[in-house]
Amino acid sequence: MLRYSWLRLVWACSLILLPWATHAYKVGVGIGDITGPSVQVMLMGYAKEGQTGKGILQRLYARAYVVVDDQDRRVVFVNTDTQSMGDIIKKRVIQQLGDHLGSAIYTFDNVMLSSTHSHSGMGGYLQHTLYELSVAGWIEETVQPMVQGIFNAIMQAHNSLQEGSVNLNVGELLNSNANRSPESYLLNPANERALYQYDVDKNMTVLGFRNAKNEDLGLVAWFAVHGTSVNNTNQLINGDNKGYAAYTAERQMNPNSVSGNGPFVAAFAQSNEGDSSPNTLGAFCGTTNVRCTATSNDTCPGSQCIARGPGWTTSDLESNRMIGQQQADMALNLYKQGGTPLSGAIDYRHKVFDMTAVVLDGNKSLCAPAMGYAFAAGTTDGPGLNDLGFYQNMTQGTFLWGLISGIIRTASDQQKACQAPKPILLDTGEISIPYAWQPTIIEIQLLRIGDTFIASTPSELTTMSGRRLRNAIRDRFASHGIQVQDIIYSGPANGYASYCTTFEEYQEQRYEGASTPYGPHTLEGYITTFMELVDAMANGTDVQSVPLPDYTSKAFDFAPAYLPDHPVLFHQFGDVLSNVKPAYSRGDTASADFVSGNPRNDVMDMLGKTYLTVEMLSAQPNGGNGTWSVIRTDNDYDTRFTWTSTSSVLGMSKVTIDWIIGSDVTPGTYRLGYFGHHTAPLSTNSITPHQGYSDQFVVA
Ligand SMILES: *[C@@H]1O[C@H](CO)[C@@H](O)[C@H](O)[C@H]1NC(C)=O
Ligand SMILES: *[C@@H]1O[C@H](CO)[C@@H](O)[C@H](O)[C@H]1NC(C)=O
Ligand SMILES: *[C@@H]1O[C@H](CO)[C@@H](O)[C@H](O)[C@H]1NC(C)=O
Ligand SMILES: *[C@@H]1O[C@H](CO)[C@@H](O)[C@H](O)[C@H]1NC(C)=O
Ligand SMILES: *[C@@H]1O[C@H](CO)[C@@H](O)[C@H](O)[C@H]1NC(C)=O
Ligand SMILES: *[C@@H]1O[C@H](CO)[C@@H](O)[C@H](O)[C@H]1NC(C)=O
Ligand SMILES: CC(=O)N[C@H]1CO[C@H](CO)[C@@H](O)[C@@H]1O
Repeated sequence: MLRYSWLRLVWACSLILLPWATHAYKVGVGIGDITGPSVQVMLMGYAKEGQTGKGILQRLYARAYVVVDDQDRRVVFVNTDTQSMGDIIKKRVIQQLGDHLGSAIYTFDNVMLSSTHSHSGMGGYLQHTLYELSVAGWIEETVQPMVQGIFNAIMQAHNSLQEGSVNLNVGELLNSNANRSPESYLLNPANERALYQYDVDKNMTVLGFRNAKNEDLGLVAWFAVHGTSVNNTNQLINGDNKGYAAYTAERQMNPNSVSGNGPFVAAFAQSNEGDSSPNTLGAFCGTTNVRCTATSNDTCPGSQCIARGPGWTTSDLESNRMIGQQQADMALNLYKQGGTPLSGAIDYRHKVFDMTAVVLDGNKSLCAPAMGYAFAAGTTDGPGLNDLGFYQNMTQGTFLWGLISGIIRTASDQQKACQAPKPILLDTGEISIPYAWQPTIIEIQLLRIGDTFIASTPSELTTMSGRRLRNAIRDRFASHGIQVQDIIYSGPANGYASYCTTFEEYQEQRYEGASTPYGPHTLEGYITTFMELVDAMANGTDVQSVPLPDYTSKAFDFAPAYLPDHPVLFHQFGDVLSNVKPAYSRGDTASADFVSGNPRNDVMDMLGKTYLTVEMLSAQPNGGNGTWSVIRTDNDYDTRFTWTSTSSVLGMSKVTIDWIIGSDVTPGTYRLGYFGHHTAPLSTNSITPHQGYSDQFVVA
């Protein structure tokens, strides 16, 4: 009895003490819609002519996580469903946060904006000429909702700060990524490769967020795999495999919500994905079973060398679903297992610097940016100009393209020697018309939460580049006597600067090497600069930055202009043009067309909303008319919102709303809804909302 009461006392004390021991942080999570213009703007990533938006498969989001320590030091990690992040996007987000909260709380130093590297979001948010050329310009219609959505996500996280915990867990996820340039990886030293079982990183790292009552708040899961499951023929906006992973994880954790959005926020962030593809079956010539590597020695007569995802016999969207689901399942498992609670101080350092001016050991230097021939070849995830004679593994230029690239700019002898063995196709670093083609001023960042660190660059690091960077940071902290539990590499973040291979991989000049802008020592440039951040963090000193250039006042925008809307003749906006059938079976697609306005009218108004609904009729017990409840939005994977211009001269258009009726749909009575805006008859300055519904239909 005595022992029993003694135990009770210990138990009671631990209940009082435990919150202090395990909830040293305040944590907050938030989510914001960043879907911009879903039509008439080119998608960012594949640089494929004609890959212009036609509507929405899934919405794009920013997901924000704020962690504050007991000294009120804080870091913010934001994951965005984008191909990369824009340095100007970050500048504007920080500005807008400063306008609302004062400039001291959220700064360039403690806010990290990272990207999922989806290739199915709209372009127009990168300020350097090369990236603008790939999507027809700097497009404010894309930029403004992106800035607003990121701001909204951070504010929601900020306003929901509460006592809580952050847990770290790591696990191996197989069958979800494969190296798409294994020939380059094999050039890394054998003794280095022997340290690792795989030629891509299989670790998934999860930070799990809970409040002091141990209620679920959210998670961030890092896993290195390209956002190229959805291929370069797609024209509907979506977040690729990480967008799907977030959607399915949030639907599971927010069971009472429509389309997943709810209090639990799950982000699937990107890591050293430079050479890591989700197309795990490898590359083949077209639909044959002949394997290929996309070099000039190994072409596919009459077809392209294309990598296959696990669901390729069904569709690229099925591969996307599978790779996304695998990441979601793994992340939720790691989250539910718990892992190690983080504790200790929060810290952060960043540096905006001129990459080409970094001083390296020995007779080595970084180069002004340039892209090699294999850049134009594309990858086996999205082949480029193979029909024009561009292949991967090109260490020699060709006469014709030498002439053409020389018209744009002939590289200086010094630049050729510096970039060797890269044959220079685009000497981006030596052209400044209309302004810089690729960045030389870039940002790296290091966040600390206790003994766990998050490092970022604006580049796509290859597998081995990411490992070398993490090891270098770990070793440098060790030299200061600081033991590190984990270093997470997150990126591309805070800007975009193409790829970064190791020196050895660079010699092969496959796509990744050809797209490493600052020459063979690019990785060493990053590592050298990171050592400065580590030393400063260890010593408690500051890091000097240079100002970030902003070219947007001189920017060009070639996205097509659009006209005021007119309804299709003899109709009102929102009228049904083509109705649903009275009845469908599961497995069918219910479909209706509506008279619409241009979805570019209302990108800011539609943030966090939906252009479509699938609604279910619930019968009233007293025999009344019943009520409609929304069961799907334009964020659901089984709905499609597609816009078509029916007369570009008169500004007439229609939308098609599709619902693929899955096998798990409850039999009942449904209808499709459409919600949009139209302009006044002669001006695009003011917009008016409209809506329409299909007839009701039965799903048996
Ligand atoms: C994967 O995670 C394990 C456990 O944390 C760690 O020991 C290993 O070094 C990690 N592998 C890589 C390639 O980072
Ligand atoms: C070209 O392909 C042939 C046949 O596959 C192979 O034997 C040869 O090594 C390849 N040459 C190069 C330079 O890759
Ligand atoms: C892209 O995916 C679609 C649908 O799955 C398929 O028909 C098409 O062949 C694929 N194209 C490429 C270039 O992989
Ligand atoms: C140093 O590099 C330059 C070119 O970058 C080259 O011309 C020179 O020969 C090199 N010197 C030594 C000692 O390797
Ligand atoms: C940090 O301190 C070490 C000695 O502990 C010193 O060698 C180094 O120069 C310092 N670095 C910075 C950036 O202050
Ligand atoms: C019930 O539906 C009918 C037909 O759609 C409509 O005319 C009637 O006004 C509705 N009644 C109520 C109470 O909503
Ligand atoms: C696969 C392939 O073609 N590899 C070649 C790439 O280029 C280097 C250097 O020219 C050759 O040594 C490889 O055989």
